[in-house]
Amino acid sequence: MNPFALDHKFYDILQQAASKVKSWIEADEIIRLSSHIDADGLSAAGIICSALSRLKASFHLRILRQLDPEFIEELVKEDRNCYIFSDFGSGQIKHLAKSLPSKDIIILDHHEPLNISKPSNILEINPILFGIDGSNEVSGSGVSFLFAYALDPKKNIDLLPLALVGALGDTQDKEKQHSLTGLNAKIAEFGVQQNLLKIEKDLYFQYREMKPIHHALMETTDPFLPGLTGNEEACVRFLSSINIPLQAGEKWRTISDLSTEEKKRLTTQLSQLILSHGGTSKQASNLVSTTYILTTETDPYLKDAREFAELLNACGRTRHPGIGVAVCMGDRDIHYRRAQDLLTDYQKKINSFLETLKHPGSIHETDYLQYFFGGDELEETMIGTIATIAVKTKLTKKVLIGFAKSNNQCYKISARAPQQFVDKGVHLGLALRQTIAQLKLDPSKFLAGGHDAAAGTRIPITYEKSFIETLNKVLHQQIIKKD
Ligand SMILES: [Mn+2]
Repeated sequence: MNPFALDHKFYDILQQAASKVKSWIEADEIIRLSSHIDADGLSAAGIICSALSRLKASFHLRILRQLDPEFIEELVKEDRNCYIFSDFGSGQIKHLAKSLPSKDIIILDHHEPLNISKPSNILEINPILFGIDGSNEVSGSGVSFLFAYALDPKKNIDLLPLALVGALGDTQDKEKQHSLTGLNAKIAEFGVQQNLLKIEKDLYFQYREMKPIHHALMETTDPFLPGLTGNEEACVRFLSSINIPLQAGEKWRTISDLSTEEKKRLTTQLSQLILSHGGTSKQASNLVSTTYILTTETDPYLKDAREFAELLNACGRTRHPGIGVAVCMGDRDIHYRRAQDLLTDYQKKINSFLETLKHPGSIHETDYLQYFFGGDELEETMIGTIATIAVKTKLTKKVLIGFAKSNNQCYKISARAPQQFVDKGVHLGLALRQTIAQLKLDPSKFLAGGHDAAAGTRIPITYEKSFIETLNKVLHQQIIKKD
């Protein structure tokens, strides 16, 4: 039974984890599960909790923003025997080995593993150890699904769609026309065979099922639609100019209500729009996307795996991860309605904050960067999303830095660079690390990291001015070096 064509070592270790957990349950152990707070981590938690419940296991779940030393110390105090970590753990394996030396631990992760000899009490299940690309080919929820499938293939096959919800939440759909690849694609194919999924090519829009067409257009930032993104009136005019009615009787039509012919017309017009504004043919072809439809899902808002992931993201970012896990475990009642409210609130908050950024004086400026403050009302978990949208919608023209108060002592910082700055030599991950070093801040406390176009860190609140000055200099150096 290896429908995902796993390498035998990978297959064996999953079986090993499954027997281990069964022996825990037989011994009446209380299993301590910890998972990450993003859509992938919540899907992973939902999968594992469902699988454990079906085996009548006793378990306890905590969802965390990061698996930090403080939390690991809490675990030490609780003094349980059996632990599962999903969507994190590989990077913290040293700390886990040191703090929980005699405990039974299973890690289900897809982040870069540490290159150390593994302690014997830890079973680390990470696809990267078996030659699979963990950032593009499988996610934390994918690994967790494979584990659940090893526990009971018959009963747990219905959890397969959540593996893809998590992968899409982690934006692993980077292949042509936004499709999944590698192990993710194998999981999806098997899902189709089992009548759990349908894979369709369709117009790439968020909120395909959820919002009126003109709203879906207006809120589309990827691809950026010149003249339409962020402009409701223009979207209404554009749609009527190409004869696409907004309403059917009283009801607003959504993207998924459009006929094939209407979709074709919309795609052609939009790709012309993108090309005529200097967009590339790849950007235009990315208007079409591969949609993963959950065929067994009865609720229309959850049928599209991407929208499911968006709902989970909102639960995590509004700090109600438990609601998201309940939805993954099948709740379509109280928790589900609450999750929808959280999504609405989350989107409203983001849109209204983006509006305030348009007011003069709300974005400050130096030679190479612009920056803004989240104020008291913006959760630190939203600052990255805001910065991403602000850059994509061309609200800013330089490197953009968002400050959110993490607590009374700390700022969380999200940095985003427009493509032309990356082309000029800017690498934000390196720039932030260098800035933290030049400010002589302890890099283990004020960890900086990320990619060329997106990165983040924390700084003490009193360092605000010196941080901006130093980062501006570092960016200047990166740019002249390239010249
Ligand atoms: Mn993940």
